[in-house]
Amino acid sequence: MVKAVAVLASKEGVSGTVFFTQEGVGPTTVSGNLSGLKPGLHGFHVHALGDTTNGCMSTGAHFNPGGKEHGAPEDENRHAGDLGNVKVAEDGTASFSIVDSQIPLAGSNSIIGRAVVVHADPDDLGKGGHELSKSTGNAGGRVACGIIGLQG
Ligand SMILES: [Cu+2]
Ligand SMILES: [Zn+2]
Repeated sequence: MVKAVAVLASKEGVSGTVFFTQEGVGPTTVSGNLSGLKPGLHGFHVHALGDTTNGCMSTGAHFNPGGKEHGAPEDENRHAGDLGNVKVAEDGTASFSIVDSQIPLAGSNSIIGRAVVVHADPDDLGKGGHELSKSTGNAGGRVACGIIGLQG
C-alpha cells in the first residue's frame, strides 16, 4: 500500500487535508475534508506541478500525461487530473471519498510531487460550452492547493 497526503491552506481561510491510498496497481482512493469554502460545487483537480512559489498559480495545468481534453472523471477523454467536483455543505465544509484509476502513486504517471487544487466555482466537466470548458472546466480561481507527498 502506498499512501500520500496533501495539506491545503490559503489566505482566504480555506483549509483541509486530502489523503491518497493505492494498493498495488489498483485504483487510488482520494479522501479528505475541507473547510472555509462557499457552499456548492467546487472543481477539484490534480495539477501537474508541485510548485507553490507563486501560490496555487504555479501548480501548472491539469495533470495530463495522455494529452487529452478536459472532461468528467468517468469520461474516456479526460485529463488524468480531472477529479470532478467536491460538494461543500451550507457550513462551508466538505468531506469526500473518490476512487479513480488514472492517478497512481507510483510509476511513470505518479501524482507524487504534484498538487491538488480546489477551485472557486463548479467544474462544468467539459460540457459547459464555455471557451475554457475543454481545458479547465471553467472552474474559476484557485482557492486552495497542496503538494501531494508520500506518507509513511
Ligand atoms: Cu484545477
Ligand atoms: Zn482537466
